Amino acid sequence: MQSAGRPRIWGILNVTPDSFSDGGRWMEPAQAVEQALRLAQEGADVLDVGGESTRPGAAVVPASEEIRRTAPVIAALRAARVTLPLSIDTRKAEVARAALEAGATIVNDVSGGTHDPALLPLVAQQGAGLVLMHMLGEPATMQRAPHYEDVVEEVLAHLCARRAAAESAGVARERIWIDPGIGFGKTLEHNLSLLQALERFTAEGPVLLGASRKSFLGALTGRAAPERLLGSLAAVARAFAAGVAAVRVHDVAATRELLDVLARVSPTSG
Ligand code: HH2
Repeated sequence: MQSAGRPRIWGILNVTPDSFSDGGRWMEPAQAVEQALRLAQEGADVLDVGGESTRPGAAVVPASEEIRRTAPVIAALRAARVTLPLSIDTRKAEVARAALEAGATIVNDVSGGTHDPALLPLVAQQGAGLVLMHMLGEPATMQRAPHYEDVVEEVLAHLCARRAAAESAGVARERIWIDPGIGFGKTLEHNLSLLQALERFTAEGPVLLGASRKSFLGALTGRAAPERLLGSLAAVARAFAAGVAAVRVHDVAATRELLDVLARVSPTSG
């Protein structure tokens, strides 16, 4: 899972009306496929398809609606001969099952397998890849005064426990990424502590980091979500230095260029 030279780039494809930075842009399957092909052409290694916004305060989406949004896009990508690994960004086993049947091979669960008890056994049974992300509480309420005694230790312990649960359900360790969940039940200081301590996470195993255009970048730079490219790239550079396996980003072309150069100029590159 750890790539030779640079982290793998997961391009974000939100088939949602309300995602915080690209909501509503790719709601029609044809538009979503076009955007996916663009991300692939720009250098994405994986496409992460999501049908439910998990931004702070987002409304819950029924499984049937999430399936209606995502499964046709995944099937259309396979029909269009897109061979990149496809990931389904969902907390629900039913949605994951439909996506895996349509051609996805990875399940990205922002609840770390805590939301739906059927999800981990499904991933195990299908031999899929799995992202276990840390989130404190639920999207609707997670930003209401999140509190930790020690955010790094607590997030790390939680992720190790969730990975153990996934392994007990039958998911092979080498198919699992852990993700500290930037912005999910965290204050600015919590997010910064996690980013400063990323090596603690990469020492544990393959890490996926999602910092693209997130609000901590707005807090640091004063910029609105669509204008956070430079901040997002700074976070990718930090992730690279810490040895993450994958970064989840909106801006694939710029991320690819940054990582291609970093991989060649860094002392550890071959
Ligand atoms: N962040 C978002 C959604 N899914 N998955 C992982 N593993 N890690 C993340 O950091 C992560 C994620 C939120 O970002 P986005 O998809 O751009 O927005 P929204 O949730 O509003 O659709």
